[in-house]
Amino acid sequence: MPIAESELILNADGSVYHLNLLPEHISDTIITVGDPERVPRISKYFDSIEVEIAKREFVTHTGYYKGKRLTVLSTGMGTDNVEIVMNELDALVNIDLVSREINEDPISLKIIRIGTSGSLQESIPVGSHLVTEYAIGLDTLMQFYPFVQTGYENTISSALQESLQLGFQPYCVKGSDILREQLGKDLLTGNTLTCPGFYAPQGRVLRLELKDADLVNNFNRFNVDDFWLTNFEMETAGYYALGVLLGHEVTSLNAIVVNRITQQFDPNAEQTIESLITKTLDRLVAIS
Ligand code: R1P
Ligand code: URA
Repeated sequence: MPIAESELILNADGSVYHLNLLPEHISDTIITVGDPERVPRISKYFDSIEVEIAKREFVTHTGYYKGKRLTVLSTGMGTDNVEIVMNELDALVNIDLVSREINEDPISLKIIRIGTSGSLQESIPVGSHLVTEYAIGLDTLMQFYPFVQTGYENTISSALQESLQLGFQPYCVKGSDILREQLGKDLLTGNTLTCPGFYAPQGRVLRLELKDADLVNNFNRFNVDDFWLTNFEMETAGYYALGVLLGHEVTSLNAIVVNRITQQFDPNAEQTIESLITKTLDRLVAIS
């Protein structure tokens, strides 16, 4: 059965609705970033750029870096945007956009998030780079997908639900082991909390009080055996969960630009991001 026009919306040129892309516009290896301005910061290292397309916060550059074809794409902030990006990237490779039929042999993309993040542990300093092993989503995205948590992941997310006294179970999901090993070699390895906001959901107080005044300390102290939360941001759990559901390899690389325990902001944040970008590009060239 073809997928109806109302469900898979295409633009007049046949491109997917929000990303504005056709299948030939993307590589099978995709770097994603939140900030649209980070896209040219990455593609400036390319030998050549063959595709530059922008719509809303979704800016895409595809080109070659040391002979390897790469796409870099911005998502904006939050797992709601990640949901659009993951579904439309998947449609580009796994749905025939003309017949609207699902392809028989699914293609698996490699998706690498390069993002900024806040540390939740004194031992994870500003200026460091961290690869996410497990991500935990405090957002409600997985309430709408057939995402089932069992075993270790279920234990962690149930314990966090109880510890924070949440009215719903967060979702805990592991990223790609292979990408973490290939790209995260000498990086810190950690467990990333994905929050549905930057201020109260990350314990920041401006004019509004928090419901839980001790939220950051509760994140900092939460543990199950040797599982600790190391950092937080706003996208990784959405990527990891949809990566598992759709069959794509995903990893998240974090530039730690703030430490919420020592209350420091990285004076060299731009350099911390830049060095994560160059390190990642060189490592991507080395993998098949
Ligand atoms: C908040 O400032 C934004 O920065 C982090 C958060 O996840 C959120 O999107 O990621 P990016 O640096 O990729 O935008
Ligand atoms: N991004 C976030 O979401 N939180 C931080 O503290 C830093 C970057």
